[in-house]
Amino acid sequence: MQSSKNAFTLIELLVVIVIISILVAIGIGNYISAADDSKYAAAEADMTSLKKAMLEYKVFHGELPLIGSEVDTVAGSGTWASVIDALIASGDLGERIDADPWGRSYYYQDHDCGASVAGQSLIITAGKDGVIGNADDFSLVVTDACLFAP
Ligand SMILES: [Ca+2]
Repeated sequence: MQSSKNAFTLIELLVVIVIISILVAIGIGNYISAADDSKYAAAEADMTSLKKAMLEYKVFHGELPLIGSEVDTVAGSGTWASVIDALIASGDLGERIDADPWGRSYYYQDHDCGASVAGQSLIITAGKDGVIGNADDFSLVVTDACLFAP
């Protein structure tokens, strides 16, 4: 039985399989994490373009798109479309950016200039989970306060 000296034992094979499995699991985890990071980076680039378009719109129109009762929450799905349509109509947004890297709409939270405390204007993506208002959301500030007297 000379062959038993040169062959792997079952235990050795199992150890090798376990080690390979661990390495594969680590690799997949890193790949998924890198894919998520790249989607957030793409979202940030989109949102930066949208912010620039909104601020250019403000230069020519005196205010951000559709400030007021039409755009005052992050809840309305039609709200974002109306903001985007206004930017395209004004020529301030050359290429339509209406979906985040996960295929969902960006949100636009307008400051409420009629409120006693005006807040920030934000562009928001709901992030990987698609649910707005939790920890994996990502937002970009367009303006810090109300741009005109209420
Ligand atoms: Ca989220």
